[in-house]
Amino acid sequence: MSQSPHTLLINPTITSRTSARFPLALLHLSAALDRTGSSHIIDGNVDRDFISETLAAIERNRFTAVGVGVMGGPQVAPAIAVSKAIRERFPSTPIVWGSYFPTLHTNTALAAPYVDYAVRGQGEQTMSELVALLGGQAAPALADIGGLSWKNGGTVVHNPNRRIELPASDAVLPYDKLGDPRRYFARTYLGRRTVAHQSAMGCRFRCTFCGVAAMFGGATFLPPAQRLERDLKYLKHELGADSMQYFDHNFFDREEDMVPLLEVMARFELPWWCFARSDALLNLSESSWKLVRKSRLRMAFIGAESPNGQMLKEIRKGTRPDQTLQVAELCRRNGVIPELSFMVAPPENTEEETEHTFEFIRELKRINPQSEIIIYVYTPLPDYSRHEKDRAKRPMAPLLDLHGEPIVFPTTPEEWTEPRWVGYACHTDAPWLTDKLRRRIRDFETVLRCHFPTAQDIRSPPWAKRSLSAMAGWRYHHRKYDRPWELNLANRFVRLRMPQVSGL
Ligand code: B12
Repeated sequence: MSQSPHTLLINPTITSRTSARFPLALLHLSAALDRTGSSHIIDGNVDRDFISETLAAIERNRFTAVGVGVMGGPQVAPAIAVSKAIRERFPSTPIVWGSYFPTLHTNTALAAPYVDYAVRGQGEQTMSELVALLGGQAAPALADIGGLSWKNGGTVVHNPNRRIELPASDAVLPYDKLGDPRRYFARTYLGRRTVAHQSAMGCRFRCTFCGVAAMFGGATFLPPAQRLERDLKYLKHELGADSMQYFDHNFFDREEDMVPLLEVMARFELPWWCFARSDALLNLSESSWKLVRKSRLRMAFIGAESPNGQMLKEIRKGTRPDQTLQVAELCRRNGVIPELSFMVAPPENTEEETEHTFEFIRELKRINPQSEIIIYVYTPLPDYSRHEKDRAKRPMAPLLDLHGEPIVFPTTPEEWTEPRWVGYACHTDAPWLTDKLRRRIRDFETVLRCHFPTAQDIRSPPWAKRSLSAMAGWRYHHRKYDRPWELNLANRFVRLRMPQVSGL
């Protein structure tokens, strides 16, 4: 029987209520699905009882399928919980997983009895074709839906990848599906009513460690300036947003293509944050910087990754350590805070590289004390996760644990919820770390963040930040990072914000 497809889209809880941002993935999917059917969104970041809400919604409506967005890390456990609950109560409802987890770990996702389909990469087109087929409408056959993986009896079939494209956008996203979209306003260092937005899709770089390269394979699409203007008009003038976080995978693409977008943003003057690269910022002309200043860029998250030029080459980062130092200075001159992220404790030369990175961070702080530093543990993607274009090119050296045993990645979603694997996915832990090094990294971070409290911490009182900074001063200056018990104690009362946990 043919029915107009009706899809339930779920964002399982991944963050606190106050850190919730627009669930942009589901809004994009919903806009696409509503062209030929209808859709309903449940956001577990806002609706904390999202499993009961899901079951009640399915009870009320007949959904053609349920789509669950799953990022690796802390979102896997709630995604399992909601999928299992649906399977138990409504066994015939098809369950589709989409987003980074099923894209990077497709076989693992489909090993679960409660996942019927995995959508790899961009979901709009793939999901629309799938629900049309499931609803009995005219649609390509299952084997012809690009970007879809599915189960054929006991085997998993991976249809070819789908080409990346800028999603069609005839209107602003269907924000009203979230109830009052103003519930998503966040009070941040950018403003009192900060909202998240994504204008361009993808990234032209193919860094081997990055999930975005694995998802987009080096493709990127910028929106026409009129589209950005329309969206900003809505967000600023209709909703009342006063600042923006641009989630574009790599905001500053080719300068000539960026200028029309920056011109629009300079007219709106909404303070903003984005992901950027040091080389792109260093190469911007003075006239573009003028637009950047006018548009009020406040902070740029820049992947510095390592002070080791050879390692940057190996991971195909395409930037150099001297560019990281230069960009810290350039940002200082332009009133932009560089938020520089590093990957410490790589699988080889683990301790040496980590200490080298600490010294490099000190140099950055000398150049620009306002630089924000994010420290992650380098946890490479499994070889099978890399984009098909990159997989065979540079086979990775096998990853070994502390005892020299090869690391075996989980084969079920449940295993990915074990703390050690959540730590791996969140870049906070790796099987080759000794307890000593783990503690050393934590201690360095404690001293660093107490001595240089993040500008993103708008909650802790200034006097508390000042006293912690003074307390941490001697440790920082004398490199006495080990066991900073007095800072940990003081921090229990102040609870300084840590950008890598509460940021993006
Ligand atoms: C917002 C965000 C978050 C939010 C939560 C988002 C949410 N689900 O509510 C928060 C801040 C909580 C978060 C946390 C983390 N994040 Co995050 N996050 C992002 C960010 C900046 C934007 C995501 C977004 O909205 N994109 C816009 C939409 C339109 O694109 P999209 O999500 O890719 O959606 C498309 C497809 O993926 C697919 N799709 C998505 N969902 C679904 C669902 C269905 C049913 C289907 C069919 C398809 C589908 O179709 C969509 C439309 O085309 C991305 C980077 C980026 N720019 O994408 C990182 C990113 C997704 N995060 C990432 C990571 C790793 C994390 C962490 C797990 C770890 C970390 N250290 O950052 C943490 C967890 C931290 C912790 N300790 O709790 C990585 C994922 C890569 C990977 N290796 O898995 C990214 C790519 C950043 C990066 N470059 O490394 N994150």
